[in-house]
Amino acid sequence: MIDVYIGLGSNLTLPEKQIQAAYASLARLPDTVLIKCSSLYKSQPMGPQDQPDYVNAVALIETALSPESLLQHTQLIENQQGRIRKASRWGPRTLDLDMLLFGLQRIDNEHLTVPHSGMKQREFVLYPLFEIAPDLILPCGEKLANLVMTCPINGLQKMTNSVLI
Ligand code: ROI
Repeated sequence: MIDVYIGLGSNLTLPEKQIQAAYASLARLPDTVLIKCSSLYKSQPMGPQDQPDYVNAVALIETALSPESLLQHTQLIENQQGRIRKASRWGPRTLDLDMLLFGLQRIDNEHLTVPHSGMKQREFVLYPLFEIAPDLILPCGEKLANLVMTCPINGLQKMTNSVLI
């Protein structure tokens, strides 16, 4: 079994419910155990600003699936939750499931880039990831804690009414 971190994001059609439903779907994947779920975080859209705020979260699963098989499953979950792939890459979406880390593996093919190429700069990935894996070291050898320390919060808020500190 390999530890896999998945980033979740939604900014359409009751985003909090989309994330909760996706957590439930991840828990039902074959040959997979859902180990940890971060809190939900409200984040400002990265990219085009004329779209609603996002809700983001990160899950840790343990899986015996291959990266390709897991990708097929996560795309099916996205599609089942009404994801419509549009020409504009950075538009709003009901659900985005990003494979952030697949153990310490590096994967680079036409379907999949792991570690996720943008994760080190994205507060809405790093902070929820840090919540569930504070001691994590990335495949490049960098400590997650150091990345979090230097990543601006950019208005990110834990959705418990309390401000993220
Ligand atoms: N912005 C935020 N805040 N959260 C996301 O999950 C997210 N996902 C995206 C783009 C459009 C890049 N912006 C985002 O795909």
